[in-house]
Amino acid sequence: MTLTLREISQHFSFAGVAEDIRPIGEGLINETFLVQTGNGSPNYILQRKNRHIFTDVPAMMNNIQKVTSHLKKKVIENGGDPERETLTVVPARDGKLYYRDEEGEFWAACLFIEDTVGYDAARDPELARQGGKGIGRFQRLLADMPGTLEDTLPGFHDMRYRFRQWDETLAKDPAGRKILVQQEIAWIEERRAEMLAFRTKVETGELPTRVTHNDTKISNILFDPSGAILCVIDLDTVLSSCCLNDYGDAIRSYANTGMEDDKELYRVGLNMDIFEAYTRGYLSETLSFLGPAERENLAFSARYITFEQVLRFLMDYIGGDTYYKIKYPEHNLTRAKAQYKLLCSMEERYEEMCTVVANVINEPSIHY
Ligand code: GN1
Ligand code: MG
Repeated sequence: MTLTLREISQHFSFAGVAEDIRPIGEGLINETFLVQTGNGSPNYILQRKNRHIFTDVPAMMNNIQKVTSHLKKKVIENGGDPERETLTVVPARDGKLYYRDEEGEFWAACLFIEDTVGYDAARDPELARQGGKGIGRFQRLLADMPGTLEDTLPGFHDMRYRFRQWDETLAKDPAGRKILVQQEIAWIEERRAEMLAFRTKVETGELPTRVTHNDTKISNILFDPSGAILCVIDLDTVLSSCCLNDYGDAIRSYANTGMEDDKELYRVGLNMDIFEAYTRGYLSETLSFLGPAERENLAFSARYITFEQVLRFLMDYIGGDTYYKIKYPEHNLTRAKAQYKLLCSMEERYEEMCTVVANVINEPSIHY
């Protein structure tokens, strides 16, 4: 018997009674709901985690708990509000950080943070600068987190792993679509060597690993109504990885003049003002710990992560749309094409990007 959302919510230590439960958010992986209670009790976010993608939800929730506990300590030390400036996991009634229903689905919950503003595009440089500060601060506050995180998504931003998946998918061609995307496949193959060369720098330790977010699109940050950064959300992908993945993924999201899945390719491209503003915000929080190799590879990381997204969307299209939620049959192909347009725009403007990064690093006011 399938439990209703109301019944699922009763398994969590919520204060108050769930009066209304409705879908919220645009995530491509999990199912997310807002649980509203009455009588002044807090509201909650309830999520069904995608267990095919997150194959070890208990380990994932342990990672999230470790990260949020450390952040809370730091926020309190800085005189902030630990229930607004970081997520608060709400455990199940049995004390576990998740509830597993009779069908084997995993559910988790956190406090809903009231009075916040979210965006799915950054048209305004000040917003981008705030977002950069948000992820930069997130990384800085976690730089001294004790213990380690479990690798709950092996190979997540590892291009060698992604190419293994890619080669297997192409060899199987399970949906018979390879023939339809010969030109798009060439986009990937032409860049294989340069992308693996970047990955090698992580494998050799030239680029270190740190506690990172790994999904830094703009919709994963909550702002307060005044426009200041409040809280980094969607912590499912917190991992130990190269911190440039967070920077690069944010540029892919913030500095795109179009949408991630824009059908109108003329709209898609790199917005240099947003790029610069995000870079300034990010570096204002991170220059105290970023090493020389990290500084030198910032601009390239935006190409790396955008390329990875072209590969992942195209691979999911070729593989028969098994990973990302889609809204129409060619959605993954549309996404791959839009991300490819963004990648080309970054490649054309790469020297300019490198100059912007170098200039920001040399601004005296950035070194606080
Ligand atoms: C997925 O579900 P969502 O929107 O938080 C994906 C990210 C992609 C993103 C593209 C675990 O994130 O890696 O960058 O879609 N998350 C996972 O929008 O694969
Ligand atoms: Mg996510």
